[in-house]
Amino acid sequence: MTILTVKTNPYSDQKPGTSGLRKRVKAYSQPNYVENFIQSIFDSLDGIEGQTLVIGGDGRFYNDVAIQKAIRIAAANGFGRVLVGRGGILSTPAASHIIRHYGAFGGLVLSASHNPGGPDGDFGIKYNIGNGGPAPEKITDAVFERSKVIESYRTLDTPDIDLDTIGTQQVGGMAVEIIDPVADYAALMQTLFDFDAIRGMFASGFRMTFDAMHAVTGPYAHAILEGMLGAPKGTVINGVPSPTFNHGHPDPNLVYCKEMHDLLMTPDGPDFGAASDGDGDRNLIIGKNRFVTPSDSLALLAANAHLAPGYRGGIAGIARSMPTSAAADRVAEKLGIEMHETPTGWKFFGNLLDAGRVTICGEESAGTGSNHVREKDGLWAVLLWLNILAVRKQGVDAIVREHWRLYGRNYYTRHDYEEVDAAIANNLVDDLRGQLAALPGRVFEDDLQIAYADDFTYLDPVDGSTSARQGIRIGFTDGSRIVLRLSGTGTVGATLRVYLERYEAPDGRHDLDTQLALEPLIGIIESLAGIRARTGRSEPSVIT
Ligand code: G16
Repeated sequence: MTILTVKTNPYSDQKPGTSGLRKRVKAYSQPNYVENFIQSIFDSLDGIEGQTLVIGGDGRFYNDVAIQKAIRIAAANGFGRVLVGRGGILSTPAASHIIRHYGAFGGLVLSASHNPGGPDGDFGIKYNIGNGGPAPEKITDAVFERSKVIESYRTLDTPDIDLDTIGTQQVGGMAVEIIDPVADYAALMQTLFDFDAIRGMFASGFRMTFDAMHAVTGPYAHAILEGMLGAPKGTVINGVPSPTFNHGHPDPNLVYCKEMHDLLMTPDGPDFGAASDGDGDRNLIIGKNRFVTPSDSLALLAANAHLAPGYRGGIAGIARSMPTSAAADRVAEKLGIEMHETPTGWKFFGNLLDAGRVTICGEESAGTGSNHVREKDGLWAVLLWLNILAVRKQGVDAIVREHWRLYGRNYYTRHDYEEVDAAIANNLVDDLRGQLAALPGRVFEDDLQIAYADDFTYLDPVDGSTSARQGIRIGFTDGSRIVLRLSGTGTVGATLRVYLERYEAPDGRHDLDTQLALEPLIGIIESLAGIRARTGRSEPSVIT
Protein backbone atom coordinates (compact mmCIF):
# COMPACT_ATOMS: atom_id res chain seq x y z
CA MET A 1 0.00 0.00 0.00
CA THR A 2 1.42 3.39 -0.98
CA ILE A 3 1.83 5.89 1.79
CA LEU A 4 0.59 9.33 0.76
CA THR A 5 2.47 12.38 1.93
CA VAL A 6 -0.03 15.23 1.83
CA LYS A 7 1.08 18.86 1.88
CA THR A 8 -0.58 20.99 4.54
CA ASN A 9 -0.42 24.42 6.14
CA PRO A 10 0.06 24.77 9.90
CA TYR A 11 -2.59 26.17 12.24
CA SER A 12 -1.44 28.49 15.00
CA ASP A 13 -4.01 27.46 17.62
CA GLN A 14 -3.30 23.78 18.27
CA LYS A 15 -2.07 24.30 21.82
CA PRO A 16 -3.33 21.52 24.09
CA GLY A 17 -5.06 22.86 27.22
CA THR A 18 -5.74 21.31 30.63
CA SER A 19 -6.77 18.11 28.89
CA GLY A 20 -5.94 17.79 25.20
CA LEU A 21 -6.96 20.03 22.32
CA ARG A 22 -10.60 21.09 22.71
CA LYS A 23 -12.21 23.14 19.98
CA ARG A 24 -15.53 23.66 18.35
CA VAL A 25 -16.45 20.95 15.82
CA LYS A 26 -16.37 23.76 13.27
CA ALA A 27 -12.68 24.35 14.02
CA TYR A 28 -11.91 20.63 13.84
CA SER A 29 -13.74 20.42 10.49
CA GLN A 30 -11.31 22.83 8.81
CA PRO A 31 -9.16 21.23 6.11
CA ASN A 32 -6.45 19.01 7.62
CA TYR A 33 -7.09 20.26 11.15
CA VAL A 34 -7.36 16.73 12.59
CA GLU A 35 -4.59 15.43 10.32
CA ASN A 36 -2.18 18.19 11.34
CA PHE A 37 -2.74 17.63 15.03
CA ILE A 38 -2.44 13.83 14.94
CA GLN A 39 0.66 13.99 12.72
CA SER A 40 2.14 16.56 15.14
CA ILE A 41 1.53 14.11 18.00
CA PHE A 42 3.19 11.23 16.14
CA ASP A 43 6.10 13.47 15.10
CA SER A 44 6.68 14.26 18.79
CA LEU A 45 7.00 10.60 19.82
CA ASP A 46 10.05 8.38 19.51
CA GLY A 47 9.92 4.71 18.56
CA ILE A 48 6.34 4.21 17.38
CA GLU A 49 7.35 1.80 14.58
CA GLY A 50 5.50 -1.50 15.00
CA GLN A 51 3.89 -0.41 18.29
CA THR A 52 0.29 -0.69 19.49
CA LEU A 53 -1.95 2.36 19.73
CA VAL A 54 -5.36 2.50 21.42
CA ILE A 55 -8.07 4.66 19.84
CA GLY A 56 -11.49 5.40 21.26
CA GLY A 57 -13.81 8.23 22.11
CA ASP A 58 -16.98 9.23 23.87
CA GLY A 59 -19.15 8.78 20.79
CA ARG A 60 -19.80 12.47 20.28
CA PHE A 61 -20.48 14.07 16.92
CA TYR A 62 -17.39 13.86 14.66
CA ASN A 63 -15.97 10.89 16.62
CA ASP A 64 -16.56 8.56 13.67
CA VAL A 65 -14.94 10.91 11.15
CA ALA A 66 -11.87 11.59 13.30
CA ILE A 67 -11.34 7.89 14.13
CA GLN A 68 -11.15 6.90 10.46
CA LYS A 69 -8.58 9.62 9.86
CA ALA A 70 -6.61 8.59 12.96
CA ILE A 71 -6.49 4.94 11.85
CA ARG A 72 -5.12 5.84 8.41
CA ILE A 73 -2.53 8.25 9.79
CA ALA A 74 -1.44 5.69 12.41
CA ALA A 75 -0.98 3.05 9.70
CA ALA A 76 0.97 5.44 7.48
CA ASN A 77 3.23 6.38 10.39
CA GLY A 78 4.22 2.79 11.07
CA PHE A 79 2.15 1.64 14.04
CA GLY A 80 1.85 -2.16 13.98
CA ARG A 81 -1.57 -2.47 15.60
CA VAL A 82 -4.42 -0.30 16.78
CA LEU A 83 -7.04 -1.36 19.32
CA VAL A 84 -10.34 0.43 18.77
CA GLY A 85 -13.43 0.22 20.96
CA ARG A 86 -16.45 -1.15 19.05
CA GLY A 87 -18.40 1.70 17.50
CA GLY A 88 -15.40 3.92 18.19
CA ILE A 89 -16.45 3.96 21.85
CA LEU A 90 -14.13 3.88 24.85
CA SER A 91 -14.71 5.80 28.06
CA THR A 92 -11.61 7.76 29.08
CA PRO A 93 -10.87 5.50 32.08
CA ALA A 94 -11.47 2.39 29.97
CA ALA A 95 -9.03 3.73 27.34
CA SER A 96 -6.49 4.23 30.11
CA HIS A 97 -6.99 0.66 31.29
CA ILE A 98 -6.78 -0.81 27.78
CA ILE A 99 -3.47 1.02 27.16
CA ARG A 100 -2.04 -0.45 30.37
CA HIS A 101 -3.61 -3.90 30.07
CA TYR A 102 -2.35 -4.54 26.54
CA GLY A 103 0.98 -2.79 27.01
CA ALA A 104 0.21 -0.28 24.27
CA PHE A 105 2.62 2.49 23.37
CA GLY A 106 -0.12 5.07 23.95
CA GLY A 107 -3.59 6.08 22.90
CA LEU A 108 -5.73 8.73 21.27
CA VAL A 109 -8.76 9.67 23.33
CA LEU A 110 -11.34 11.53 21.28
CA SER A 111 -13.48 13.61 23.58
CA ALA A 112 -14.28 17.08 24.81
CA SER A 113 -15.34 15.57 28.12
CA HIS A 114 -18.28 17.36 29.72
CA ASN A 115 -18.55 20.01 26.98
CA PRO A 116 -21.67 19.84 24.79
CA GLY A 117 -21.46 17.95 21.48
CA GLY A 118 -23.09 18.15 18.06
CA PRO A 119 -22.27 20.14 14.92
CA ASP A 120 -22.25 23.36 16.96
CA GLY A 121 -20.66 21.76 20.00
CA ASP A 122 -17.13 20.75 20.94
CA PHE A 123 -14.69 18.04 19.94
CA GLY A 124 -11.32 17.10 21.35
CA ILE A 125 -8.26 14.92 20.89
CA LYS A 126 -5.92 13.95 23.69
CA TYR A 127 -2.81 11.78 23.59
CA ASN A 128 -2.18 9.38 26.47
CA ILE A 129 1.20 7.79 27.09
CA GLY A 130 2.07 4.17 27.87
CA ASN A 131 1.21 4.44 31.57
CA GLY A 132 -2.37 5.12 30.43
CA GLY A 133 -2.35 8.75 31.54
CA PRO A 134 -2.54 12.07 29.71
CA ALA A 135 0.73 13.13 28.13
CA PRO A 136 2.82 15.36 30.39
CA GLU A 137 3.56 18.96 29.45
CA LYS A 138 6.93 17.99 27.97
CA ILE A 139 5.05 16.14 25.22
CA THR A 140 2.09 18.52 24.81
CA ASP A 141 4.53 21.44 24.46
CA ALA A 142 6.45 19.54 21.77
CA VAL A 143 3.19 18.77 19.92
CA PHE A 144 2.25 22.44 19.92
CA GLU A 145 5.67 23.49 18.61
CA ARG A 146 5.46 20.88 15.87
CA SER A 147 1.91 21.92 14.91
CA LYS A 148 3.12 25.47 14.23
CA VAL A 149 5.56 24.38 11.52
CA ILE A 150 4.08 21.18 10.11
CA GLU A 151 4.25 20.99 6.30
CA SER A 152 2.83 17.56 5.52
CA TYR A 153 1.14 14.53 7.02
CA ARG A 154 1.18 10.86 6.10
CA THR A 155 -1.92 8.84 5.36
CA LEU A 156 -3.25 6.00 3.22
CA ASP A 157 -5.88 5.90 0.52
CA THR A 158 -8.06 3.15 2.00
CA PRO A 159 -11.80 2.66 2.51
CA ASP A 160 -13.33 3.27 5.93
CA ILE A 161 -12.93 0.53 8.54
CA ASP A 162 -16.05 -1.24 9.83
CA LEU A 163 -16.00 -0.11 13.47
CA ASP A 164 -19.02 -2.13 14.56
CA THR A 165 -17.76 -5.69 14.18
CA ILE A 166 -15.47 -7.26 16.77
CA GLY A 167 -12.42 -8.75 15.07
CA THR A 168 -9.27 -7.89 13.19
CA GLN A 169 -8.97 -6.04 9.89
CA GLN A 170 -5.92 -4.84 8.02
CA VAL A 171 -5.09 -1.27 7.00
CA GLY A 172 -1.86 -1.24 5.02
CA GLY A 173 0.66 -3.07 7.19
CA MET A 174 -1.28 -2.37 10.40
CA ALA A 175 -3.76 -4.62 12.19
CA VAL A 176 -6.94 -2.93 13.39
CA GLU A 177 -8.56 -4.86 16.23
CA ILE A 178 -12.09 -3.85 17.13
CA ILE A 179 -12.58 -4.79 20.79
CA ASP A 180 -15.45 -4.87 23.28
CA PRO A 181 -15.26 -1.46 25.01
CA VAL A 182 -16.71 -2.69 28.32
CA ALA A 183 -15.39 -6.21 29.08
CA ASP A 184 -11.81 -5.47 30.23
CA TYR A 185 -12.90 -2.47 32.28
CA ALA A 186 -15.71 -4.38 33.98
CA ALA A 187 -13.30 -7.20 34.84
CA LEU A 188 -10.93 -4.67 36.43
CA MET A 189 -13.74 -3.22 38.57
CA GLN A 190 -14.52 -6.72 39.79
CA THR A 191 -10.99 -7.08 41.16
CA LEU A 192 -11.26 -3.83 43.14
CA PHE A 193 -14.67 -3.99 44.77
CA ASP A 194 -16.76 -6.35 46.86
CA PHE A 195 -19.35 -7.17 44.21
CA ASP A 196 -21.05 -9.72 46.50
CA ALA A 197 -21.65 -7.12 49.20
CA ILE A 198 -23.00 -4.60 46.68
CA ARG A 199 -25.17 -7.26 45.06
CA GLY A 200 -26.54 -8.10 48.49
CA MET A 201 -27.38 -4.46 49.13
CA PHE A 202 -29.34 -4.21 45.88
CA ALA A 203 -31.07 -7.52 46.63
CA SER A 204 -32.26 -6.16 49.97
CA GLY A 205 -34.03 -3.22 48.31
CA PHE A 206 -31.39 -0.49 48.05
CA ARG A 207 -32.49 1.91 45.32
CA MET A 208 -30.21 3.92 43.08
CA THR A 209 -30.40 6.14 40.00
CA PHE A 210 -27.44 6.45 37.69
CA ASP A 211 -27.69 9.15 35.04
CA ALA A 212 -25.39 8.37 32.10
CA MET A 213 -26.42 11.69 30.52
CA HIS A 214 -26.78 10.07 27.02
CA ALA A 215 -23.01 9.75 27.07
CA VAL A 216 -20.36 7.07 27.12
CA THR A 217 -20.97 5.45 30.52
CA GLY A 218 -24.37 4.06 29.47
CA PRO A 219 -23.05 0.70 28.21
CA TYR A 220 -20.63 0.40 31.15
CA ALA A 221 -23.27 1.21 33.76
CA HIS A 222 -25.85 -1.12 32.22
CA ALA A 223 -23.35 -3.98 32.18
CA ILE A 224 -21.90 -3.43 35.66
CA LEU A 225 -24.76 -2.03 37.75
CA GLU A 226 -27.75 -3.77 36.21
CA GLY A 227 -25.88 -6.79 34.84
CA MET A 228 -23.16 -7.85 37.26
CA LEU A 229 -24.52 -6.22 40.43
CA GLY A 230 -28.19 -7.01 39.94
CA ALA A 231 -29.55 -3.47 40.29
CA PRO A 232 -33.12 -3.37 38.96
CA LYS A 233 -33.58 -2.49 35.27
CA GLY A 234 -34.21 1.22 35.05
CA THR A 235 -31.52 2.04 37.61
CA VAL A 236 -29.47 3.45 34.72
CA ILE A 237 -31.19 6.31 32.95
CA ASN A 238 -30.22 8.07 29.71
CA GLY A 239 -28.00 5.06 29.03
CA VAL A 240 -27.72 5.12 25.25
CA PRO A 241 -24.80 7.25 23.97
CA SER A 242 -25.93 9.90 21.52
CA PRO A 243 -23.65 12.02 19.28
CA THR A 244 -25.28 15.18 20.65
CA PHE A 245 -25.88 13.81 24.17
CA ASN A 246 -29.53 14.18 23.27
CA HIS A 247 -28.86 17.91 22.81
CA GLY A 248 -27.88 18.12 26.48
CA HIS A 249 -24.83 19.21 28.41
CA PRO A 250 -23.10 16.09 29.76
CA ASP A 251 -21.65 17.76 32.84
CA PRO A 252 -22.64 15.95 36.04
CA ASN A 253 -23.22 18.93 38.30
CA LEU A 254 -26.17 20.32 40.20
CA VAL A 255 -27.21 22.47 37.24
CA TYR A 256 -27.45 19.72 34.64
CA CYS A 257 -28.54 16.99 37.08
CA LYS A 258 -31.01 19.17 38.96
CA GLU A 259 -33.91 16.79 38.42
CA MET A 260 -32.04 13.89 39.97
CA HIS A 261 -30.85 16.07 42.83
CA ASP A 262 -34.40 17.20 43.59
CA LEU A 263 -35.60 13.59 43.50
CA LEU A 264 -32.96 12.60 46.03
CA MET A 265 -34.20 15.33 48.35
CA THR A 266 -37.71 13.80 48.53
CA PRO A 267 -38.72 11.14 51.08
CA ASP A 268 -39.75 8.69 48.35
CA GLY A 269 -36.65 9.21 46.24
CA PRO A 270 -33.91 6.58 45.82
CA ASP A 271 -31.20 6.01 48.43
CA PHE A 272 -28.37 7.02 46.14
CA GLY A 273 -27.94 9.06 42.97
CA ALA A 274 -24.91 9.30 40.73
CA ALA A 275 -23.97 10.54 37.29
CA SER A 276 -21.00 10.67 34.98
CA ASP A 277 -19.98 12.98 32.17
CA GLY A 278 -19.46 12.82 28.40
CA ASP A 279 -16.38 10.59 28.50
CA GLY A 280 -17.01 8.86 31.81
CA ASP A 281 -14.24 10.24 33.98
CA ARG A 282 -16.21 12.63 36.19
CA ASN A 283 -18.74 11.74 38.86
CA LEU A 284 -21.58 13.25 40.81
CA ILE A 285 -22.55 11.70 44.14
CA ILE A 286 -25.82 12.46 45.91
CA GLY A 287 -27.26 10.58 48.88
CA LYS A 288 -30.75 10.93 50.26
CA ASN A 289 -30.86 14.55 51.43
CA ARG A 290 -27.13 14.97 50.95
CA PHE A 291 -25.10 16.23 47.98
CA VAL A 292 -21.45 15.32 48.46
CA THR A 293 -19.03 17.92 47.10
CA PRO A 294 -16.22 16.41 45.00
CA SER A 295 -13.67 17.66 47.55
CA ASP A 296 -15.50 15.95 50.40
CA SER A 297 -15.99 12.85 48.28
CA LEU A 298 -12.23 12.59 47.77
CA ALA A 299 -11.64 12.83 51.52
CA LEU A 300 -14.37 10.31 52.32
CA LEU A 301 -13.24 7.81 49.70
CA ALA A 302 -9.66 8.04 50.93
CA ALA A 303 -10.73 7.58 54.56
CA ASN A 304 -12.87 4.54 53.73
CA ALA A 305 -10.98 2.95 50.83
CA HIS A 306 -9.71 0.12 53.04
CA LEU A 307 -13.28 -1.25 53.09
CA ALA A 308 -12.89 -2.28 49.42
CA PRO A 309 -10.81 -5.38 48.57
CA GLY A 310 -8.59 -3.47 46.12
CA TYR A 311 -7.38 -1.13 48.86
CA ARG A 312 -7.54 -3.41 51.88
CA GLY A 313 -3.83 -2.98 52.57
CA GLY A 314 -4.28 0.77 52.95
CA ILE A 315 -3.36 3.64 50.66
CA ALA A 316 0.13 5.02 50.11
CA GLY A 317 -0.84 8.66 49.79
CA ILE A 318 -3.36 11.14 48.43
CA ALA A 319 -2.98 13.85 45.81
CA ARG A 320 -5.39 16.65 45.03
CA SER A 321 -5.33 19.53 42.60
CA MET A 322 -4.48 22.87 44.17
CA PRO A 323 -8.00 24.38 43.99
CA THR A 324 -9.53 21.26 45.60
CA SER A 325 -10.42 21.78 49.26
CA ALA A 326 -8.04 20.65 51.98
CA ALA A 327 -10.53 18.11 53.38
CA ALA A 328 -8.38 15.24 52.09
CA ASP A 329 -5.28 16.71 53.74
CA ARG A 330 -6.82 16.04 57.14
CA VAL A 331 -7.40 12.41 56.22
CA ALA A 332 -3.80 12.02 55.04
CA GLU A 333 -2.57 13.58 58.26
CA LYS A 334 -4.60 11.18 60.37
CA LEU A 335 -3.49 8.18 58.33
CA GLY A 336 0.11 9.37 58.44
CA ILE A 337 0.50 9.15 54.66
CA GLU A 338 1.86 11.47 51.95
CA MET A 339 -0.30 14.33 50.69
CA HIS A 340 0.43 16.20 47.45
CA GLU A 341 -1.00 19.39 46.01
CA THR A 342 -0.67 19.53 42.21
CA PRO A 343 -1.83 21.93 39.48
CA THR A 344 -5.22 21.40 37.86
CA GLY A 345 -5.09 18.58 35.32
CA TRP A 346 -5.03 14.83 35.81
CA LYS A 347 -1.70 14.65 33.97
CA PHE A 348 0.04 15.98 37.08
CA PHE A 349 -0.94 12.89 39.10
CA GLY A 350 0.77 10.45 36.71
CA ASN A 351 4.28 10.62 38.11
CA LEU A 352 3.10 10.32 41.72
CA LEU A 353 0.96 7.30 40.86
CA ASP A 354 3.72 5.64 38.82
CA ALA A 355 6.18 6.16 41.67
CA GLY A 356 3.77 4.52 44.12
CA ARG A 357 3.67 7.64 46.27
CA VAL A 358 -0.10 8.09 46.07
CA THR A 359 -2.99 5.68 45.62
CA ILE A 360 -6.00 8.01 45.46
CA CYS A 361 -6.27 11.32 43.62
CA GLY A 362 -9.04 13.81 43.20
CA GLU A 363 -10.12 17.19 42.01
CA GLU A 364 -12.84 19.66 42.84
CA SER A 365 -13.96 19.39 39.21
CA ALA A 366 -15.82 16.15 39.98
CA GLY A 367 -12.91 13.81 39.39
CA THR A 368 -11.65 11.03 41.62
CA GLY A 369 -9.58 8.00 40.78
CA SER A 370 -6.86 5.67 41.95
CA ASN A 371 -3.79 3.83 40.82
CA HIS A 372 -5.95 1.27 38.92
CA VAL A 373 -5.72 3.51 35.83
CA ARG A 374 -4.11 6.88 35.07
CA GLU A 375 -7.29 8.89 34.50
CA LYS A 376 -10.04 9.94 36.83
CA ASP A 377 -12.84 7.43 36.76
CA GLY A 378 -16.53 8.21 37.24
CA LEU A 379 -17.86 4.67 37.64
CA TRP A 380 -14.96 3.71 39.89
CA ALA A 381 -15.99 6.47 42.30
CA VAL A 382 -19.60 5.31 42.18
CA LEU A 383 -18.61 1.69 42.82
CA LEU A 384 -16.32 2.64 45.73
CA TRP A 385 -19.17 4.60 47.26
CA LEU A 386 -21.49 1.60 46.81
CA ASN A 387 -18.88 -0.67 48.37
CA ILE A 388 -18.56 1.65 51.38
CA LEU A 389 -22.34 1.92 51.79
CA ALA A 390 -22.70 -1.86 51.59
CA VAL A 391 -20.03 -2.50 54.22
CA ARG A 392 -20.88 0.33 56.62
CA LYS A 393 -24.61 -0.23 56.28
CA GLN A 394 -25.23 3.49 56.74
CA GLY A 395 -26.65 6.12 54.42
CA VAL A 396 -24.54 8.75 52.65
CA ASP A 397 -25.74 11.55 54.90
CA ALA A 398 -24.82 9.72 58.11
CA ILE A 399 -21.38 8.85 56.75
CA VAL A 400 -20.71 12.44 55.67
CA ARG A 401 -21.79 13.88 59.03
CA GLU A 402 -19.69 11.40 60.92
CA HIS A 403 -16.71 12.37 58.77
CA TRP A 404 -17.16 16.05 59.60
CA ARG A 405 -17.43 15.28 63.31
CA LEU A 406 -14.10 13.50 63.08
CA TYR A 407 -12.18 15.79 60.73
CA GLY A 408 -14.12 19.07 60.65
CA ARG A 409 -15.90 20.45 57.60
CA ASN A 410 -14.37 22.36 54.70
CA TYR A 411 -17.20 24.49 53.32
CA TYR A 412 -16.45 24.78 49.63
CA THR A 413 -17.86 26.28 46.47
CA ARG A 414 -16.71 27.22 42.98
CA HIS A 415 -18.05 30.22 41.09
CA ASP A 416 -17.56 30.16 37.31
CA TYR A 417 -17.84 33.14 35.00
CA GLU A 418 -18.05 31.56 31.55
CA GLU A 419 -17.34 33.05 28.12
CA VAL A 420 -15.81 36.21 29.51
CA ASP A 421 -13.86 38.37 27.07
CA ALA A 422 -10.34 36.89 27.13
CA ALA A 423 -8.58 40.28 27.37
CA ILE A 424 -10.72 41.37 30.32
CA ALA A 425 -10.13 38.06 32.09
CA ASN A 426 -6.37 38.18 31.53
CA ASN A 427 -6.12 41.77 32.76
CA LEU A 428 -8.12 40.91 35.85
CA VAL A 429 -5.76 38.06 36.71
CA ASP A 430 -2.68 40.19 35.95
CA ASP A 431 -3.91 43.02 38.18
CA LEU A 432 -4.62 40.63 41.03
CA ARG A 433 -1.20 39.06 40.57
CA GLY A 434 0.29 42.55 40.89
CA GLN A 435 -1.35 42.99 44.32
CA LEU A 436 -0.19 39.68 45.81
CA ALA A 437 3.03 40.86 47.47
CA ALA A 438 1.15 43.49 49.50
CA LEU A 439 -1.67 41.24 50.67
CA PRO A 440 -0.24 39.20 53.58
CA GLY A 441 -1.24 40.73 56.91
CA ARG A 442 -4.33 42.52 55.62
CA VAL A 443 -7.35 42.03 57.83
CA PHE A 444 -10.94 41.96 56.57
CA GLU A 445 -14.37 41.64 58.13
CA ASP A 446 -14.92 38.66 60.47
CA ASP A 447 -11.24 38.87 61.52
CA LEU A 448 -10.21 37.23 58.27
CA GLN A 449 -6.50 37.90 57.98
CA ILE A 450 -4.45 37.02 54.91
CA ALA A 451 -1.57 34.71 55.78
CA TYR A 452 -0.11 34.25 52.27
CA ALA A 453 -0.83 35.20 48.68
CA ASP A 454 0.97 33.72 45.69
CA ASP A 455 0.71 32.33 42.19
CA PHE A 456 1.06 28.57 42.57
CA THR A 457 4.22 26.95 41.21
CA TYR A 458 4.41 23.17 41.28
CA LEU A 459 7.63 21.29 41.69
CA ASP A 460 7.09 17.68 40.64
CA PRO A 461 8.86 15.66 43.37
CA VAL A 462 9.36 12.73 41.01
CA ASP A 463 10.93 14.23 37.89
CA GLY A 464 11.92 17.65 39.25
CA SER A 465 9.99 19.60 36.60
CA THR A 466 8.29 22.85 37.56
CA SER A 467 5.01 24.34 36.34
CA ALA A 468 4.53 28.01 37.13
CA ARG A 469 1.50 30.32 37.13
CA GLN A 470 -1.00 27.61 38.02
CA GLY A 471 -3.48 29.84 39.84
CA ILE A 472 -3.62 32.59 42.44
CA ARG A 473 -3.94 31.46 46.05
CA ILE A 474 -4.94 33.73 48.89
CA GLY A 475 -4.77 31.91 52.22
CA PHE A 476 -6.10 33.13 55.56
CA THR A 477 -4.83 32.49 59.07
CA ASP A 478 -7.95 30.45 59.97
CA GLY A 479 -7.40 28.02 57.08
CA SER A 480 -9.86 29.75 54.72
CA ARG A 481 -8.71 30.13 51.13
CA ILE A 482 -9.58 31.84 47.87
CA VAL A 483 -8.18 30.55 44.58
CA LEU A 484 -8.63 32.21 41.23
CA ARG A 485 -7.57 30.85 37.85
CA LEU A 486 -8.57 30.70 34.22
CA SER A 487 -9.95 27.42 32.92
CA GLY A 488 -7.90 25.46 30.40
CA THR A 489 -10.83 23.53 28.95
CA GLY A 490 -13.22 26.18 27.65
CA THR A 491 -13.50 26.72 23.90
CA VAL A 492 -14.98 30.24 23.72
CA GLY A 493 -13.47 33.32 25.40
CA ALA A 494 -12.18 32.76 28.92
CA THR A 495 -13.77 31.04 31.90
CA LEU A 496 -12.84 32.58 35.20
CA ARG A 497 -13.00 30.18 38.13
CA VAL A 498 -13.13 31.36 41.74
CA TYR A 499 -12.76 28.67 44.39
CA LEU A 500 -13.74 29.45 47.98
CA GLU A 501 -13.10 27.43 51.10
CA ARG A 502 -13.61 27.82 54.83
CA TYR A 503 -12.71 25.34 57.54
CA GLU A 504 -14.96 24.58 60.49
CA ALA A 505 -13.45 22.44 63.27
CA PRO A 506 -14.92 19.05 64.34
CA ASP A 507 -16.90 20.69 67.14
CA GLY A 508 -17.97 23.65 64.96
CA ARG A 509 -21.15 24.30 62.98
CA HIS A 510 -21.60 21.86 60.13
CA ASP A 511 -25.13 22.74 59.10
CA LEU A 512 -24.68 26.18 57.55
CA ASP A 513 -25.74 26.97 54.03
CA THR A 514 -22.55 26.77 51.95
CA GLN A 515 -22.99 30.05 50.08
CA LEU A 516 -23.80 31.88 53.32
CA ALA A 517 -20.83 30.33 55.11
CA LEU A 518 -18.59 31.61 52.32
CA GLU A 519 -20.16 35.03 51.92
CA PRO A 520 -17.31 36.95 53.62
CA LEU A 521 -14.78 35.39 51.25
CA ILE A 522 -16.99 36.15 48.24
CA GLY A 523 -16.99 39.79 49.36
CA ILE A 524 -13.20 39.86 49.79
CA ILE A 525 -12.39 38.55 46.31
CA GLU A 526 -14.89 40.95 44.81
CA SER A 527 -13.21 43.85 46.56
CA LEU A 528 -9.73 42.72 45.47
CA ALA A 529 -10.43 41.64 41.88
CA GLY A 530 -13.59 43.56 40.93
CA ILE A 531 -14.94 40.58 39.00
CA ARG A 532 -18.49 41.80 38.66
CA ALA A 533 -17.56 45.33 37.69
CA ARG A 534 -14.95 44.24 35.16
CA THR A 535 -16.88 41.41 33.53
CA GLY A 536 -20.23 43.19 33.69
CA ARG A 537 -21.74 40.04 35.22
CA SER A 538 -23.98 40.40 38.23
CA GLU A 539 -23.50 36.76 39.24
CA PRO A 540 -21.51 33.65 38.28
CA SER A 541 -22.76 31.60 35.30
CA VAL A 542 -22.44 28.38 37.29
CA ILE A 543 -22.10 27.74 41.01
CA THR A 544 -20.97 24.29 42.06
C1 G16 B 1 -10.18 18.29 32.81
C2 G16 B 1 -8.95 17.84 33.50
C3 G16 B 1 -9.11 18.03 34.98
C4 G16 B 1 -9.47 19.44 35.31
C5 G16 B 1 -10.72 19.84 34.54
C6 G16 B 1 -11.05 21.31 34.68
O1 G16 B 1 -11.24 17.45 33.13
O2 G16 B 1 -8.67 16.50 33.24
O3 G16 B 1 -7.91 17.67 35.57
O4 G16 B 1 -9.71 19.59 36.67
O5 G16 B 1 -10.52 19.61 33.17
O6 G16 B 1 -10.02 22.06 34.14
P1 G16 B 1 -10.16 23.61 33.95
O7 G16 B 1 -10.46 24.16 35.31
O8 G16 B 1 -8.83 24.03 33.40
O9 G16 B 1 -11.31 23.86 33.02
P2 G16 B 1 -12.18 16.87 32.00
O10 G16 B 1 -13.19 16.06 32.72
O11 G16 B 1 -12.76 18.09 31.32
O12 G16 B 1 -11.27 16.11 31.11
